[in-house]
Amino acid sequence: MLPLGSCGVGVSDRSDLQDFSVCSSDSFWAAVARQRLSWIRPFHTVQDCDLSQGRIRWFEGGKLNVSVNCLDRHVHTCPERVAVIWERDEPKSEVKLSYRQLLEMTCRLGNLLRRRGVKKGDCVTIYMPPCPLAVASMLACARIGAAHNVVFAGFSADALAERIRDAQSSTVITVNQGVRGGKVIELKKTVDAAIQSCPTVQQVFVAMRTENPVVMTAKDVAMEEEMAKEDTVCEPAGMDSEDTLFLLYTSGSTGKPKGLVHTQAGYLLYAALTHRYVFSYHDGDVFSCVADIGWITGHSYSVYGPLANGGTTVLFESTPIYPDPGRYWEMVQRLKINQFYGAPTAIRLLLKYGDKWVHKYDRSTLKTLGSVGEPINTEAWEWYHRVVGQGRCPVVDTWWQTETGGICIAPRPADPDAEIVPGMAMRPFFGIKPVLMDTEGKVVTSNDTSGALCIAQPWPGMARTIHNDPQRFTETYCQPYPGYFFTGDGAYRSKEGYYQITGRLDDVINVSGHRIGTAEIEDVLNQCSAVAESAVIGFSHSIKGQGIYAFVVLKKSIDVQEADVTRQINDMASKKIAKYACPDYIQFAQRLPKTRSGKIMRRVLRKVVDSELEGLGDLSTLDDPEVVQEIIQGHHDLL
Ligand code: 6R9
Repeated sequence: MLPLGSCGVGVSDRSDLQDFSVCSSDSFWAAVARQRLSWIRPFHTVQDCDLSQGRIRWFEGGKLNVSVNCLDRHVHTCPERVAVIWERDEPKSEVKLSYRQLLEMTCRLGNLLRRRGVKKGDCVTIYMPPCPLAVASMLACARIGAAHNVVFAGFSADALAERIRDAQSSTVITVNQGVRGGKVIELKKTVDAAIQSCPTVQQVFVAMRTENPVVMTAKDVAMEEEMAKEDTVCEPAGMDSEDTLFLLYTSGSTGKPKGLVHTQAGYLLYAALTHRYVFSYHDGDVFSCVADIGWITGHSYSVYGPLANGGTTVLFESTPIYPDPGRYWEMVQRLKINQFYGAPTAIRLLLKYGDKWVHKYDRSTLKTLGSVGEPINTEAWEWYHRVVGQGRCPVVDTWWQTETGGICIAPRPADPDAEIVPGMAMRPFFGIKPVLMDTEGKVVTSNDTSGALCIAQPWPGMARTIHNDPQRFTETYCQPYPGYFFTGDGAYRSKEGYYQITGRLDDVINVSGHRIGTAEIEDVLNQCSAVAESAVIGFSHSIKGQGIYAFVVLKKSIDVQEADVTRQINDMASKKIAKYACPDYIQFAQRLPKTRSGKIMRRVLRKVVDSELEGLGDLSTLDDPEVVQEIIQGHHDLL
């Protein structure tokens, strides 16, 4: 039971508490914020929000330090408790750090950053794989009041540069090389290439993940060597609740990624509360979220949620199939993992390798299994539940987004009436009020219906704005349904009132749990010299969830081989974005179906690729209906 302390309202069970958290949201959040966070100065206003204006402010007047909440307070009570288990790429070589050690590491780094001129309000870009120094880097920023901008270490130099420029970072933190699936990845070299086009960057801290030396330039700082010279005590900055904690870039429906802004108190509180209640996390449990720290899932459930709760968190550096498809479960056995949180794409992949890789290892420590990032199909859900969890561990399908900061819809297995329907995200979390909208923009009140998923009232974990582009924030999230937060997803609400997420309503596709805008890929394709125009759509893919299907029209004036263009497109997509942005299929076409006003009719392309030729719909606005036959023929020829 959630002790509500000073709010003084008698709630007898979870459904009362759910109602209370939504109907008396201010009292609910004030009580949990007082109880769960350590404040330097108490807040005077619980919230000052107006979703229709895009104004979101929580716990104003309050001051706190996030790193103190994640480290110091646990060092006072249990300094030797393991904070982080670093599951390195090399199997059976895990490294454990206690809360005391992680605090020392964070303080040394905080002092180093300060000494090298990083100030409150600056934004430090972190380009590192999951490792203790990456966590310490995030927390060191929080300690001295700088914001961090973690960029997934699979992103290319161009993608990294774009994010560094937008964040205006003068400091970048990286490692000499990464190691993943037994392969060495030249991360420092990627940073070198990226900062060529980033005039703001003055210094690059380089930690040594491998023993191989890298070329160090005048801007580079040998991180561990310099940290060793620093003190292990670092005065924490007192931060306002609404100061920025971090930026995190994610894809939207235009070509330019958006830097979502999360702030201190509300984000931390929401990450901590969801971590504890969705996964039934108890003191002493070993929690493992295998997402990369470059994504919001890694931020909230590898770092901030578990550490705010004084938990033990596993940082996973490897892949699900290295050195073999038993990796996750061997790790579960060796580290005695209690909660395992992963992505459907990995589950679908492992399912194909068969049960024997799971059965080989003892999974009796497991209590809760989580899924995140994309819809989990029933087959994968059942396998996860029956084979991995031996039918005894609840599977929590958790729906949320970079924008929401933490889990918004998920089963809560500890509830007394905790029914869980396979493949459904089920119920809103405390304080969350989901609504479905119909095509006219009205709230759908009945059950057994679908609609656009919105959230009707603000919650502390939600993103505050888009860095450098507040207008885009309001336009994207607040204006489509005035007064509501629009998620961009569609959802179905069952007869019983349970939610199931059906997928994106905008031009964003989800490849192996990675969000990517079709416009981002088209931008890249259109930069290839032979390409006149292109249209990219997502299609259903048995492992990746969605795959990328590109229609490409070549310039008539240029004489090229399609195979050469294909190679060029793949090179460009990995160079400009990341490997996962390479199309699965490229269909060369003479022209694309367009309306008379020149808009590409993506709906038609989607139907052709999904083989739904009966449902092509109204083609009367097409400029030349014959194009459709050409596209259908081309699609047949390709498969
Ligand atoms: C946490 C995260 C967000 C988008 C979101 C939705 C999809 C996430 C899901 C899910 C169905 C789930 N998504 N969880 N769809 N069921 N349990 O993934 O954040 O990278 O920002 O992606 O992912 O489409 O809108 P992010």
